[in-house]
Amino acid sequence: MKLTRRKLIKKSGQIAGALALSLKGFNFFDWSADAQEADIEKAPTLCNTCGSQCGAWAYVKNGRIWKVEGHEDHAWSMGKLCARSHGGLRWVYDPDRIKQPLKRVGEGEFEPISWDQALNEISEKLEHIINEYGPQAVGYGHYPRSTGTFYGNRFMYALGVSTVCTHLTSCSAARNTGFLYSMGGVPQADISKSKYVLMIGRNHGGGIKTGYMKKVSEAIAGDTKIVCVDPRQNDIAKLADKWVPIMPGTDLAMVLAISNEIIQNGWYDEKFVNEHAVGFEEYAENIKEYTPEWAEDISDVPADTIREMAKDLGENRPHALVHPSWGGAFGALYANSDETARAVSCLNGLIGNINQEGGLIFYNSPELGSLDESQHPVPEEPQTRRADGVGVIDEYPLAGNYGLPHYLMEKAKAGTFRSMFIRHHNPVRNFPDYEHMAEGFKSLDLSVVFEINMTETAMLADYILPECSFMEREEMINGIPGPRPSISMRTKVIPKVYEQTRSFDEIIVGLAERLGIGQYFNFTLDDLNRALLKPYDITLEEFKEIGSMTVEVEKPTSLDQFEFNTRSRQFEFYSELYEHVGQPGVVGWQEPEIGVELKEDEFKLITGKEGFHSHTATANIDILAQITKDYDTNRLWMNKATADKKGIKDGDRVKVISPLKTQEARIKVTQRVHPGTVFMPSGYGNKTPYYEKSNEIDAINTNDLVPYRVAEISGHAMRQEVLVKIEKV
Ligand SMILES: Nc1nc2c(c(=O)[nH]1)N[C@H]1C(S)=C(S)[C@@H](COP(=O)(O)OP(=O)(O)OC[C@H]3O[C@@H](n4cnc5c(=O)[nH]c(N)nc54)[C@H](O)[C@@H]3O)O[C@H]1N2
Ligand SMILES: Nc1nc2c(c(=O)[nH]1)N[C@H]1C(S)=C(S)[C@@H](COP(=O)(O)OP(=O)(O)OC[C@H]3O[C@@H](n4cnc5c(=O)[nH]c(N)nc54)[C@H](O)[C@@H]3O)O[C@H]1N2
Ligand code: SF4
Ligand SMILES: [Mo]
Repeated sequence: MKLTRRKLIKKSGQIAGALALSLKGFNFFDWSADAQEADIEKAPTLCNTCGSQCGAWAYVKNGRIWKVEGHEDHAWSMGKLCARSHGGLRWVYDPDRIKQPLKRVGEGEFEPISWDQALNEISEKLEHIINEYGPQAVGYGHYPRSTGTFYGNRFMYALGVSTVCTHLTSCSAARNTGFLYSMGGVPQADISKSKYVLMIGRNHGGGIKTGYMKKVSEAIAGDTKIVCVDPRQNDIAKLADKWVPIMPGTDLAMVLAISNEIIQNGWYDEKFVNEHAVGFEEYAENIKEYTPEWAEDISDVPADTIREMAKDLGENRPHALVHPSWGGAFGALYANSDETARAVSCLNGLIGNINQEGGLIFYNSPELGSLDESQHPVPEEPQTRRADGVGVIDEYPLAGNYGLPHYLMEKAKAGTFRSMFIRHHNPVRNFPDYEHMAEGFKSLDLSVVFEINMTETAMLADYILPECSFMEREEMINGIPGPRPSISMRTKVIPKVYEQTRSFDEIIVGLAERLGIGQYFNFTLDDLNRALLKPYDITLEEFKEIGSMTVEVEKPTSLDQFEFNTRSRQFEFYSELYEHVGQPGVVGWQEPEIGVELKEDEFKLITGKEGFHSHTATANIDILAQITKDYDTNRLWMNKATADKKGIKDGDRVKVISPLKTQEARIKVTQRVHPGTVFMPSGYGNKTPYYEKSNEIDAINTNDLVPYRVAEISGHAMRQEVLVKIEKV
């Protein structure tokens, strides 16, 4: 392949010693000398080891990727990458990668087929299902990123399919919903300029986005007071001013009491409340019963600590914030997570920190162009009833268009939902209740998985379509808002390692043509990227040389001019819409489904990310699995006092007994976890025989122990609604 656009770096190498040892005809020193003399090509790309897709520079030596470094002009990486990024390179050369289309011929048995056969058979079966049962029997689920969303949704819409889903129902659906219906969206936290930051179940050192971590580091080094509320002392809590352990699932009580305390003491921002908000009176009236003592009883957070948090937030407003979080605490964990998120949003409203320095900022997005619609017809988003009940009045009217894949599996078992296309996503392993997800997925008449690895979901699919890896394809340009906004694209760094793999856009176009909807794809990826790039004074060819660039974007609108993206265009302490669909108009206390009290010998089971793994995606990467082994992280955390009482020692094997299942784990005895809580790092406990490296790691996955549930408001998956018993083996 010609890589003319890449800057060549010549390295004059030295041979390490003159001795040349010959090994079965292979001369290491000759090879080493050649390798050191070889040109190094540098190409811009995007990391793909997690959804952040940080800008990176890939270095290619002897035709092989040698290393990656952070791209300085990318909004997230800002010159830095995390450990996972280096691990992700192993995917490219993994001999166990899916190398050609596979068709299921028995339980866990597949036969390789040609692309023509795969695309023909899939198209015929899909056409039959749509003709027989209508497009509402079909759905799409994916990890929501540019190319997957653009090509996947366009394909589905062209077929009349409205049920397009993402993984967010297992991630941040509750957070997104609570913030959407109060402040109109999820802003970014201006952490480094803040005087006081309250982080509730947010671990920037485990759930990494490099740009955010950079801001947190600046805050830690600066004058910001950081308080972390987490049932365990997470990676940031170790560096923060204070760690506040809490009983899992009770954050709502603490947040309501802080808010009430702020109102009672007159520490809230009256101007904001009067000029930018609706429903303050109803809200204040509804939460006035929630005292710090009441919250202490429920949450184990001392009343005095709650008073201190209220005072710190009030005194430092508007340069203070309660972090909008992500997947922890109020992402998709408990029955009350939707309301916890709304309460956190309202607490930020109380201190009037929106679009204020050191507060929560709605950044404007970089401008991007679009294809000329007169030349390239756009399929309408179908108005058909969604199979997952999103937007349906007697199902999940307030759930977002991220969809409910776990609920779809219930419909699949009932025979009312028949076909699912999955890309870059492993829902069978990542949603609670493996049996529920697996049985649902197996019940489908047609399941198609676009993957690079043989995942739990792929193992159950009718067809697996192999994508080429992230270093072997191009993708759509995307724009990232933030303090240093950028636009970026994935460029192709090396030729395909496995000839029979294809990029997602290429596969979708192949299917579209067979299904008679080719007119919606009458452009190339280059055409599309040229159109997106139109607002900028740069050609696509030039852009492919740099991959990412910082762009000018209008500064965040000042609060005086700011219009909230809500029905009233104001901040909504009270939501008419909630009341309309039978939910409380203002936020109040709600218990998690498993309650707040623990019986003798019961534990709350929680989970969370480690900085060196991404969900299940990296589980089988050897050098990342080695970190797990070296540091023995795949253990269940138990509080020392609790362990002593139960006669359990560090490293002991225990049975973890949930209403669904009993599994065995090894214990890590620590003082860094709440006494009524056990914590298991996420991403382990794979069920696919193809993940050899991962299967060497003895661990559980909480999703095996948590029953299938759907939350009332946003429909999220309630990933931590479970109580377990622990017995020494
Ligand atoms: N290394 C790495 N980085 C990632 C990812 C990854 O897989 N690996 N994934 C990315 C994605 S998709 C996401 S969503 C983010 C997630 O980023 P985070 O949401 O920060 O990550 P989590 O570890 O899921 O949860 C954060 C914390 O919530 C705590 N927690 C659990 N239950 C409760 C509770 O009831 N109350 C409170 N207060 N805290 C609780 C956990 O102990 C954990 O420390 O990370 C992103 N970055
Ligand atoms: N127990 C437990 N469960 C959790 C969580 C937890 O902390 N603990 N976290 C939850 C959260 S926050 C989230 S966001 C979800 C995440 O759930 P998922 O979105 O399912 O995340 P991954 O496991 O990272 O799955 C991504 C898949 O994409 C594949 N892949 C990688 N690169 C490519 C590519 O280039 N093309 C294609 N086609 N495929 C590719 C990987 O092999 C992997 O199987 O999980 C949730 N579930
Ligand atoms: S946070 Fe790490 S793994 Fe995720 S895209 Fe950035 S460098 Fe890659
Ligand atoms: Mo997530």
